[in-house]
Amino acid sequence: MTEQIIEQSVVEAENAKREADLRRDYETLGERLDRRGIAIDAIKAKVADFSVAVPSWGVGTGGTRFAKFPGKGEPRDIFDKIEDCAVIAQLTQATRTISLHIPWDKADPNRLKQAASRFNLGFDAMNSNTFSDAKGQMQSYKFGSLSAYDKATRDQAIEHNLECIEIGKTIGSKALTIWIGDGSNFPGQVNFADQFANYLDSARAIYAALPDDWRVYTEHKMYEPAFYSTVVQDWGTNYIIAKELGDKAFCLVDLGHHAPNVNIEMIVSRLAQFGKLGGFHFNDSKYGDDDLDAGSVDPYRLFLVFNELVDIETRDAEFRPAHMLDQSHNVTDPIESLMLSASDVQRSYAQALLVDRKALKAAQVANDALTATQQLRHAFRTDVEPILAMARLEQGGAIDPLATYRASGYRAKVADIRPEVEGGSGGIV
Ligand SMILES: [Mn+2]
Repeated sequence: MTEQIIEQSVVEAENAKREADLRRDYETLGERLDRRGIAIDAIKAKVADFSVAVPSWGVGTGGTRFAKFPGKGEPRDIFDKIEDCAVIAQLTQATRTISLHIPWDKADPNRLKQAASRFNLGFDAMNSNTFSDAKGQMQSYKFGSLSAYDKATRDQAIEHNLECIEIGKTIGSKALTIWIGDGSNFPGQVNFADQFANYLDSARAIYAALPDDWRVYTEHKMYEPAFYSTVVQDWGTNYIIAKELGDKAFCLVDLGHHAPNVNIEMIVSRLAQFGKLGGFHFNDSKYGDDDLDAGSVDPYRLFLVFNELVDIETRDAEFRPAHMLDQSHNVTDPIESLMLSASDVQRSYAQALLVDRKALKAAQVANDALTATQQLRHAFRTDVEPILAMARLEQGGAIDPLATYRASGYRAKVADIRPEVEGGSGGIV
């Protein structure tokens, strides 16, 4: 029996206020989609099946390198974080897994497993951390980790990743995500080839320890914390890594890790076409790696990414990319942001499913640019909220997750038992 953190009576009372309207809206949308030859129930079933992982670090208030302003009732440890994730999963029914970050979430793996299974939650990819120094570690990552000139430092970084795999094996994870901050801040500071050779050697040692049914995802990022050069800076380098390592290695695309205006949907298509697209970190941005809520700035771009994903899905039924949110919540309640972001990712998926792919293809081969682009815009402009809400309702979630969460008073309740966290220092960027 799955434990529910938000009382079912609260969810039911909130749903009761909205259910009649939802049923009318769903029926009306169903009729409209029917005219386009689309069965609304089939779209709803796919949406209900869709899940995006919540990162454990996302439920705490984030920050910038200038400051962090924690909210009330911040999670004290990974077990509080699992409870916050359970709230998101209960109300949205769209987030069935948690992605852990080691060493931040280090705890007895059996306890971790038990804590998550209370809420029927699983664990997504394990995330290693060699971009900051953990207390008491022998070597510092100030001048790099997997690519450092110093062998003892590289060995320590490899060892840490192996530990992440071991923890992951116990809790039922099937993947390791590696992102490093290695690079340089000055022209001439490092030799690019040396650094990349060191990285590949280290990555091969980690890859060799991967269980057969695991995957390793490597994540590229253009810059920051290194500001002149970064070792794994773009999808090209990332593709080389995945090719060099082998069949269990895939590229992970974080939407915020590219230069402004880069055509990310095209990167998605390229990596998938050559079998190396592993998954996503969803967020949104305006200027750089802003880690804003998914779909909050440029929902059309998120839709275009999903348009590619659905296109791949139609050609390859086995295609199962890993979906995770990766955002920093600096001015909102993280649970609220994550619920809305999960819905927005789901929304883009639903809209992409509405694209008439036959008509799109016909327009493309006829060189009818306007008809082709209209196919996309038509799908994007369709308000699919009734589909998302109905999928939530039928699975025991909330028609309106935000209103239901606020009505539950969850944050005030946990604030009573979780002591206030001091602000001031930099947050997770
Ligand atoms: Mn990321």
